Amino acid sequence: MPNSAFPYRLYLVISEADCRNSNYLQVAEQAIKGGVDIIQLREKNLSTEQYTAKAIRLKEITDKYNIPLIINDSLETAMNVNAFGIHVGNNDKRPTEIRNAWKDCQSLGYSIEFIEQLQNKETQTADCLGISPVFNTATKKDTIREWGLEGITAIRSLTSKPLIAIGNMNLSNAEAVIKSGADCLAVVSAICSAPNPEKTAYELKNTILKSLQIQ
Ligand code: TZP
Ligand code: MG
Repeated sequence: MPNSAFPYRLYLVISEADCRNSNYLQVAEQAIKGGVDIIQLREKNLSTEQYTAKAIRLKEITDKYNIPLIINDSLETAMNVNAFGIHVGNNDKRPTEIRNAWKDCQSLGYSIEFIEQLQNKETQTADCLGISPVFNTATKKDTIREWGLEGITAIRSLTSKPLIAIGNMNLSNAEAVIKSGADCLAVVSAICSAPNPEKTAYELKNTILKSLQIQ
């Protein structure tokens, strides 16, 4: 069932490098116009100052459209820009530490790579969970396994937290992913590499909403 605690259905995860030939700020704005509900800035190997500078530029756009901005990995950057929230994985600062340090965090996302994580206190502390990855993807190669549709169903049966499916999400698998129990699709390349990010976002969003209706 759709999760009312998490009203976001299409989640854009963006970095400058993943946008290759396009300007990432323009991609973000076009994607919002197409229907993206929430955006995560996911930069690697930047100093906090550089990450913060990029986040400030992106936040001007997300604020203009009243879209929540999530920062990947860096608590300092997230707090510096007064982001809506943060997303972390198993090699980052732990959700329990983040909760203690950042009282204003409105969305704390945590990546699930092992089924055992569903029992731990880090997962309990998180507001939403990333299913990471649903399918293997060239965008992130240091993954442990792919969950597949069966993995989404298994995780869904163990938690009522909002589930964000990530990893090679696109128009051809969106319906199956939602029907397997995900609340939201997170995409990098489907939108960042699209010839027309607005149109692709629109089509993805429509597919997700239709799939939720007939769930
Ligand atoms: N975490 C798990 S897979 C992934 C991340 C950040 C990358 C998803 O990229 P794409 O291009 O949408 O497959
Ligand atoms: Mg991380």
